[in-house]
Amino acid sequence: MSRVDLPDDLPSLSGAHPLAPPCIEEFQSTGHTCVRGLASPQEISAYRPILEDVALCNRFEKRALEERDTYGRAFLQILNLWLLDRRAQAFVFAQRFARVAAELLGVPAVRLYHDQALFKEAGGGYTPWHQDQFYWPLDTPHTVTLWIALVDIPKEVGSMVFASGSQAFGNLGDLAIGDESHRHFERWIDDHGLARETHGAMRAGDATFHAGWTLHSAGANPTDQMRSAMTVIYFADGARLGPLDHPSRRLDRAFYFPSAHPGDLARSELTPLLYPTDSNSSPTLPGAAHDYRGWIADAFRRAGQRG
Ligand SMILES: O=C(O)CCC(=O)C(=O)O
Repeated sequence: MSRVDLPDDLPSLSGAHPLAPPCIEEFQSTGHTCVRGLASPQEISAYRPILEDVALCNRFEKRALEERDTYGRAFLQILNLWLLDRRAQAFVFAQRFARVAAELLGVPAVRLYHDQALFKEAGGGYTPWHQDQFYWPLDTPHTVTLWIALVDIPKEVGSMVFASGSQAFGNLGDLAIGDESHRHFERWIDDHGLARETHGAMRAGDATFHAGWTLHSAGANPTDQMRSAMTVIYFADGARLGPLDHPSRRLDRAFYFPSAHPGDLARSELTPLLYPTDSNSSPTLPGAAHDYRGWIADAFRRAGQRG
């Protein structure tokens, strides 16, 4: 790993954002919560152009919306901006965000799993119901996704919709995000009498957090503005690798834990400790940061899938 200096012209995002106890209770009982003003408008204005630029310059998806399937129309998805740009890394590694994640999970320390830019383009489609953790070979319920708005999001676009309490059911079946998962989980939610809840419109800097097993979806974007959001996924330090019993979980293992086996600690230079950290240590960049496309292609090759 090589060491990098923190950019000094950007806000540090290290100040704490104290959580009200009802917020923690809501997360633990429903599997989701909303933290308004997690980042200030000034902080978002400093980072948004960088995050959008890094994401859009590195997108793989080049097809027009109408040539894509339902999943492809839901959003542009760009993985691990932290490997691509040290200013994006400063956002993803924010102590403030990671500390909230640890507090919601009720654990002393969290690691980064990955980050993703999720941009719902103007005219983009709905996000089908799915569970994130289906993709992850992590043997712990202590995982959480931060989803933070980089722009004001009006109510006709809205933020995510959650099936409250669904996280308590764990893995609901190996259904990848798409038309089938949407149809299946619509019925499942009705059959189980769970409430569909949303935190609605958002200001830039507002955020939701949802657990890895929480079922969620999102509406389409009927406006002519891109809905840019950034996600950071955290898991409890000390978690172990779970079974590699699905191609998606084998792929993620090839990305993040190439030399680990089920039962080993889920720990690698690609999943650094984000909270707590030693304030004297500089962030470091793993080899994948020097050959991002090669790293992705290599993971697909090792997992035996098409890149
Ligand atoms: O941004 C969206 O529309 C969906 C986001 C999502 O599925 C997630 O953050 O896990």
